[in-house]
Amino acid sequence: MTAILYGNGQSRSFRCVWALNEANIAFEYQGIDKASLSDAFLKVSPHIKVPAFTVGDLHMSESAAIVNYAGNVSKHTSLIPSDVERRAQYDDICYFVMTELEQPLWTIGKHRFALPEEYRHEVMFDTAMFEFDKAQQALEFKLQGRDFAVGDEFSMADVLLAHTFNWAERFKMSIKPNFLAYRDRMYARPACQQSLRQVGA
Ligand SMILES: N[C@@H](CCC(=O)N[C@@H](CS)C(=O)NCC(=O)O)C(=O)O
Repeated sequence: MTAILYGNGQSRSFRCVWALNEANIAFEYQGIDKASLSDAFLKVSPHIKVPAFTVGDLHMSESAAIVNYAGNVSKHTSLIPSDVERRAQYDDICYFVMTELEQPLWTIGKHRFALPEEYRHEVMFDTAMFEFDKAQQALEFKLQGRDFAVGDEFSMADVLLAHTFNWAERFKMSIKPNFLAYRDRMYARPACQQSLRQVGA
């Protein structure tokens, strides 16, 4: 059974490439070209978005769910904490990244390039920057100066968090220096570097 991840560069699919590599899961990476979409991809992602992941009868198209799947099937048990309190902290950070930190970035992305032109409104940008800054302040409180998203070791929450800060830098957002240093440390991990090469970044 070959696992396939459909993706595009450093978009949200990169989180999944990185997570699968951290988890040591063998998979085939297929870069998506919107001009020539395969039937196999459309079957997994009828809404034509990446990431999309398939293994056997399992089809997934939510980046955080794919990241968690990789953590759950990995032999490295520390990638998703099992202790109830640690797991609660882990979920807290993961949901925060997906609903608070990422949201203003996607608002900017949608209004810069993803929406049909008639639905793009530049007036959204200031609000998104304000919201991103507020989310950074909340994160400062959540992390309490820790080196990792949860506890004192690397977990899949770090994949989501570091990737989102990398996305923010690519969008030229104003990022607190400690969060940029955190992103740099996480991106120096061998699995992340391998993933960058794999997607051709
Ligand atoms: N909630 C989904 C969002 C997926 C998504 O919007 N992916 C973007 C790339 S980062 C995409 O494929 N956009 C194409 C489009 O909006 O047309 C996830 O986290 O995986």
